[in-house]
Formats: sequence, C-alpha cells, structure tokens
Amino acid sequence: MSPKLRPLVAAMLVANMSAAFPFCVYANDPTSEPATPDGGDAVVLPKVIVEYDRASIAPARRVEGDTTQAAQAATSDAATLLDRLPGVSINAAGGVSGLPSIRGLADDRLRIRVDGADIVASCPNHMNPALSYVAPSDIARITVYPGITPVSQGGDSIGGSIVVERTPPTFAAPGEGVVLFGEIGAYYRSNGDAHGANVAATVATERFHLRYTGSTARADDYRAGEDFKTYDFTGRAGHTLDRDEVGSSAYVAHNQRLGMAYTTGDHLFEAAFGWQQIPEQGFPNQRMDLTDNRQRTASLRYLGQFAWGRLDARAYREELEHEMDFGPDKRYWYGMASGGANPPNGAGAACSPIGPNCAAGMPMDTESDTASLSLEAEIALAGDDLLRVGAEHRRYRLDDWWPPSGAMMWPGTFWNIRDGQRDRSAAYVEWERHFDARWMAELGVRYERVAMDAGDARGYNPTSNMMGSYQMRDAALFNAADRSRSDGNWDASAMFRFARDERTDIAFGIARKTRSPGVYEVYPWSTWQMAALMNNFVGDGNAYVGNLNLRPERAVTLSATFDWHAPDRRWEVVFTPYYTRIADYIGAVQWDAATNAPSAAQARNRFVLLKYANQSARLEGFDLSGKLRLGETGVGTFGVEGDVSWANGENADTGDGLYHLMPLNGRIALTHRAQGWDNALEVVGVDDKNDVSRVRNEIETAGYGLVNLRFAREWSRVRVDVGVENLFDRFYSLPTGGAYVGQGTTMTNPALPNYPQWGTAVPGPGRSIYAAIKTTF
Ligand SMILES: [Cu+2]
Repeated sequence: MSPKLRPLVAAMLVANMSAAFPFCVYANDPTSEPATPDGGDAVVLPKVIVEYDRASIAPARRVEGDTTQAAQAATSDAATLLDRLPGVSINAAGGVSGLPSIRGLADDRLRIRVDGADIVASCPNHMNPALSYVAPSDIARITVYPGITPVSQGGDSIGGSIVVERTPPTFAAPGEGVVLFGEIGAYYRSNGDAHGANVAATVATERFHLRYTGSTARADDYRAGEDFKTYDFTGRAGHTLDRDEVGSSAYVAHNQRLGMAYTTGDHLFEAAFGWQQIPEQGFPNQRMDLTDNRQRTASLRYLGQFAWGRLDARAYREELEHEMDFGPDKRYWYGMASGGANPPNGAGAACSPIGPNCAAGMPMDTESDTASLSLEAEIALAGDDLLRVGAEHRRYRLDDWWPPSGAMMWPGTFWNIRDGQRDRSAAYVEWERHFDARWMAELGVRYERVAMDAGDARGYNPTSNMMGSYQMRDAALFNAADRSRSDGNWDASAMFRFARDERTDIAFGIARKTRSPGVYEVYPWSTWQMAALMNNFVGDGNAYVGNLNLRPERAVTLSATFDWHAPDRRWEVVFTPYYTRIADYIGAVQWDAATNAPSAAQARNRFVLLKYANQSARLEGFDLSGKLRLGETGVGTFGVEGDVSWANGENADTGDGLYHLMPLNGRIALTHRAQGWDNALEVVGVDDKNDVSRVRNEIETAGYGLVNLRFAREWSRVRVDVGVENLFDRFYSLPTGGAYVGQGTTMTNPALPNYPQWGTAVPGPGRSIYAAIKTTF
C-alpha cells in the first residue's frame, strides 16, 4: 500500500500474499514486484490497475489473501467470508445466500457491488442476494465500509457498503510471449456432506488476457449439535428427517465466468460474461425453496489514465429467471383430495387432476432485467488532493407471478408484482483534501433519484374474496391507487483523519444517507395470510404486506475510529463507537386483514400478519478489535487476535427492539505461522439474545461458545486447508437465523398436531470437519 493510502484499520486483517498464488497480487502495493508462477512465466498486472488503489479515508476493512483462502475452505457462501470482521454478522438463509449485516443493518440497507455492479435480490424472499452470485473461490478481495461511507461508494443505502472484486486481469511480462496458468481446487466438509470444486485458467500475452473460472458446490441438509424438534414428518409420504437434521438446508450451485481484457499503455478494456445456475437451494427459514435460479450477465469496463487524472466507465446487463416451490422436505400436495389440513402421518397424498380440491405445490416465478451504466472521473488537484465526480444510472424491471396450482391457488395466475420498475439515477462529487501530513478530509455530496412503478395486481381468483383471501378487495384497492413514485434523495458525508503520531490514528465523521424502499416493501398487495407468508425476506416466518405510501429512510450516522498501534503494528487496538438515528425507518405493524387496518391487539408468540410502515429508530454500539504478535520461536510466530462487537437498537416510536440484531459477541484466536504453515485456534462467544423485536415475535436465543481449529500448509504449487468448525459439536440457535419452517406444512400456519409451529429458531451447524486442496499450474 502506498503510505498515503494506507487504510487506517484494514491492515489488521490483511495477511501477506503468497508468491505461490499469482492471482492474489493486488493493486495496493505498487512497490511490490509482480509475482512469478513457478512455471517461470512472468505475469503482470496492467499498469493502469497497479497504480489504481482507491484512497479511503473512511476506516474501511478488507478481506483478502490468506484470510480469504482459509475461509474459502470452510464455506460455499461468499457472505461468510465477512463473518470474521468486527461489526459484521451473517443473517443465515439458504446455504449460499446468507445476508451480511453491518452493525445491525442488512440486505437492501447495504450497498453491495460485485465487480462494480449493483445487484439486488429479485425474489419475494430475497433468496438471490448479491453475494449468492459469486463463488468464494472467485473472490480476490472484499472491501467493507462500515457505517460512514464515501458518497462514491454509497447511495440508496443507509448502512455500510460492500465492494467485492474478482481477480484483476493479468498479462505476460514483456518478451514472455504467451503465458498459461491457472488453479484447480476441491473441498469436502463432513456436516451435510458438502463438496465442490473450482477451476481457473488464464491465457495471456502482453496485451490480451482471457480467463475462465468455473465452480460447483453441493450439500445435503446439515445437522445441528443435538435434536431441536420433536417431530420427523416432512409432509411428504415416505420421507422423514432426523430430529437433529435442519430441513431444507441442502443446495446445489454452479458459477461460470469468462473474462477478457486488452491493455495498451495507460488504457485497459475489459469484457466479461457470467452464467450462474442454482438448480436447488433449500431455505430452513422460508416457507418456499428455490427450485431454479439462472442469472446471465455481461459487463464492459474501460479504465484509463490521463494527464488530468483517471476515468473509469462501466456498463452492466443482467437477466434473471428465478423459480420457487416446495422443496423435498416440505409438503407438496394440498387440498381436500390430498388429505386436507390433517392428512394421515402429516403427509399430503398425491392427487389429480389439479383443481379446486387438489393442489400440486405452489410455483412462484420471478424475472428481472437490469441494465446499468456508471462513469467516474478522478481528477488530480494541487498537492495530493483529488476530486471525484461520478454519474450512475440503473434500470431495473421485475415481474413476479404465481401460476395456478389448484385448491385456493386456482383458477388463474396470481400477479404479485407486474411490470415492476425501480430506476436509479445518481450523481456525486467527492473531494479528498490533504491539509498537511497529518490531517486529511473527504467531503462528498450525492443526489439520487429513485423512480418506481408497478402495473395491475390480480388474485388467483379475481372475482372472489373466498375464505378470507380478500383477493378481490385488495386488488381493487391496489389497482385504483397511484403506484408510480419518485424520490429525490440527498446524501452527504464528511470524514476526517488525523495521524496524531506514529502510534495513534483517529478517523471521525458524520454521514447522512437515504434509502428508498424496495419493490418488495412497496408493491406486495395481498393481505391474504397465505400470499403474505410468501412475501417475507427476513426469514421470521411471518406474513408481510407492502405499503404504497412508504417514505425513504433517512439516516444520520456519527462515528469515530481510534487506532492505537505499535509503529510496526506488532500490536494494535482499534475501537469504533457509533451512533445512528434513522427517520422514517421501515418497520412493520401487525395488521388485521378483515378490517384492513392495524390490529387492535398485539398477538404474541405466534406467526403474524404485518404491514410495512415508516417509524423511527436508533442504533448505537461499538466494535473493538486488536492483535498482538506474541513472539518468534524456533517453531514459528505466535500471535493473538480478537474482536468484540456490541450493538443496541430501538424502535424510537414504539420502544420495541429492532429485528435481527446480534447480541454482544466476540472471538479470540491464537495464531501460528511458520514456514508454509498458517494455523489458528479460535474461540467464538455469543451472549444470550433477549432484546428482540416483539412486533415480529422474534425468538430469543441462548448464548453459546464455539471452538474452531484451522490448519493450512502451503508448498510452491499446492495449498491444503484442513480444520474443524464447532469442534465440540455444541448445539446453538442462530441469533439472526430466523424461525425454523424447514419442513412440514409450510404453506400455512397449521394447527397442531401439524408443524411447523412458531417458537423454534434455526440452529447453527454442529461439528464439521473439512479439507480443501488447491493446486496451481
Ligand atoms: Cu425465491
């Protein structure tokens, strides 16, 4: 890293790159020599990339290098790579679709980009969030801006930003001719019998670069540390689950990508095509499972260096087809002909033909089409000062419909969102000012226009309110309402950094950030419990109805980061307190479908119907992290590192807790590095969770401690990772994993003796032994 740009905090998580992994050479050390694979073919990064490391006065955190390598062995979910960052936790969902949460704010409240492209989930359950589209093995670096975010990295979000970068293009060194290199990896994890493989191959000359990456991942249901339920049935004849088996947690995922690049002097042109397919992904905390997800992407980029500064232009196109239905652990046949509400042994019998008395599953289809353009110029000013100006446009179209399958889902198609639109146009200016050697500032302002619309709604049966579905009433109200909306949102941020002396850095700032509601918060129109249960992207098992009158959320965040360290970073302690106030926070109120008004009485300890509503909220907390090199011995270098995160949130209107907040938690690891070895013994501790969202009947969870062991050994061409997660097979409930609805009669809230019933949290995985091997060529 250049001294000027050295991130305040990032250094603590950045491990040294290994020369054996040419893919891990990054732009952030312009003084380093390009790595040489053992084949002797020199490969270099394009000059324009090497010199391009975005200045960040904000205390950004990075995950890259060995840290990424070790985590890749233990997970198939890219979100999990962030789990070790202080203040970041993962809201568990499907096996490759976890949702990162930064200081209690998650999902659409964060801006998440993969190679410059904004990706949002196109599914009423947000089953396909941004990080579900990138395999852990394909990630070179993740930068997280917690809390206060530079306006160039933020926009249409109130929490932090996550920037995921794949490996940048590499070229042959002058005179090397054509070089060919790559890597092959495979892994196995015992819990859930998870296994997968990945390959990357690059052909490059001095000017051209072609790289293919492919990966595949597959897992069965995972097991908790002990039994966590008292029933075995799944709703399917002849199929039961063990009581420690977490239903609907299996998955299969495939990713492929072809990238091309051409470089000449100070210019780089890139084009890439991506194919992702998830033919199966279960969700233990959703009533549906993913039965197919196909994403195709195309992207173009130009990066150029000029006398005046730098220009970065990108274009992106994404087409997505997403399908859901009940997976193998959930009841599929419904209706009187299948055995009705309480069939023998809880198993719905196959019936035919589909019609008023026989339903075959409940297909739900979503299609979206995204096109975006972005342009950023970084202009060098006097001294080291920089001015960044940028413009972005993103066009998003979405259809969400549920074909008829019988019983109440009959006779026509249910249109959940038809012709949905959400378009963003933004412009920003950011000034990076270097006052002197010790003081720096970054000041920015951003304007963003978010325009939304949706066409007419339609129930399965648009001429009936049968059996309390209110389909006719709700659709008529929705179709008579003005559904187009446009928000003009202003963001501003001011950050300062002060290098007090060689042992103390301080960063502090204030940011105002705005987020317009997403299509799934505004347009789902049906108060029918069954339909609303399907519109849930938080995994709490409740039923949600959209609100056409939602205003954008506006957050003001204050935070400071104190970084005390030895001049050589032999030890460091980093402490970040923060405070966020959110006006028009999008919360929810319990809703009475019969009167179509807020419920008069609050229901407790069961699944409920909720409608999104603007409220206000505040969040405060701190992240504390530290590390210490204990000493060099004959058998290697020992160190200790750890972090503690605490957050407290409150709905300022109702006094209720905020949903999905992690309780006090921390981890401490004893690390050992020796020639070729990189090992760690890690202890994770999480406190009881009893500060919950009562309006959602969020489940309280007990505190727990876990022990993990990791060993990595690296030779010139081979790296082996082995380890044990949850060494003592401890049982625990995930504090932000939502409600367990992974098996049984999930389409409705069934009466006993049927399941699932309210009150069981999704458990975390029991012991898993894993091994991964990678070889480069
Ligand atoms: Cu879905």
